[in-house]
Amino acid sequence: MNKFKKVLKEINKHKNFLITSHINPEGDSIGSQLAFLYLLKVMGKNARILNSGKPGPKYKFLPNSKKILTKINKDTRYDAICFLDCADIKRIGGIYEVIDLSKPKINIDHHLSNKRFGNVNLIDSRASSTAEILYILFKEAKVKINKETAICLYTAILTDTGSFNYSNVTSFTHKVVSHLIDAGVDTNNIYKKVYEEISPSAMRLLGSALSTLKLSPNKRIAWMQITKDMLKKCGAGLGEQENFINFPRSIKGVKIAILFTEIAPGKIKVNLRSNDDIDVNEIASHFGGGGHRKASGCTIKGSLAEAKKKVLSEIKIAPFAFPNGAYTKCRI
Ligand SMILES: [Mn+2]
Repeated sequence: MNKFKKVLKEINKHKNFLITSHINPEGDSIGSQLAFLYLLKVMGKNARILNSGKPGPKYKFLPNSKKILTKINKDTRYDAICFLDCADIKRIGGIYEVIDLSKPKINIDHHLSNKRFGNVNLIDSRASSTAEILYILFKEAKVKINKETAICLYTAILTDTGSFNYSNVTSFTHKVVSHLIDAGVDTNNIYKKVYEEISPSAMRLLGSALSTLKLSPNKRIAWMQITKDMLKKCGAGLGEQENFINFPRSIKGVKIAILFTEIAPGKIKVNLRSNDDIDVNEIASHFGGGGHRKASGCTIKGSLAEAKKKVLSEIKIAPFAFPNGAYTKCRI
């Protein structure tokens, strides 16, 4: 039995479901959860989406985004939990303490670092996004993708591929997208909603973050930082910096880009991106994080200066992350 059929078999065993994803949800996690909610509904199931936080304002245009709950009643019944785009069970955030994790778990994801914590695991790290995996699941389940679901899946793929620019894009990704457009997706409208409705505060924060840009002497590593103070001065909230890391990443010759964000006093979020063959998933894993080969992240306890020192030293001494001698060229 293939992995998709195993997931459908597990779904058919139960009636009531909880759907969840990682904290600070972005396009793929929100779009995939909403698409999965529709799939379960068509399959005759009861399902609710429960997340540790509400989606960011720019994803409010997604059909049914209001159905994402951050609280449920204690007596809410669920026989199984579906995890989408969530590499580690602990990544679900605060609801980890609230939900009954002894229930059967269905784990659908494309992160290389996925811990395979489900009773059923449908993991494909070559897929551009969790949404791309769900597209195949819809086909296996013989469920027609309606326009609303096509919008959710398309937005998920658009954001996880950096508008079809990252190396995770395959001809299959484009085939999926072609079908989604045929199902009625207005690509121009979605692009505007996701990328061209930047708030003035986020734009100010970008300017402020760019002014902190630093490069290693050989210009292979570029990093920027965002402090609590900068957020306050710009009137910006956490989450508005989602795409900022693409600026240092796009500097000519840069192999690794890093964004350090002070999310709480003594707590630093680190986003890593790589060009070429450098595996930043290995670097993030060293600090208890993870993600993909070319896009990963972790959270480090300590000051900004300490986090920077730790991550930059790890990059310096991480030969595993630099195959074929690229390590020597990348030394800071
Ligand atoms: Mn994803």
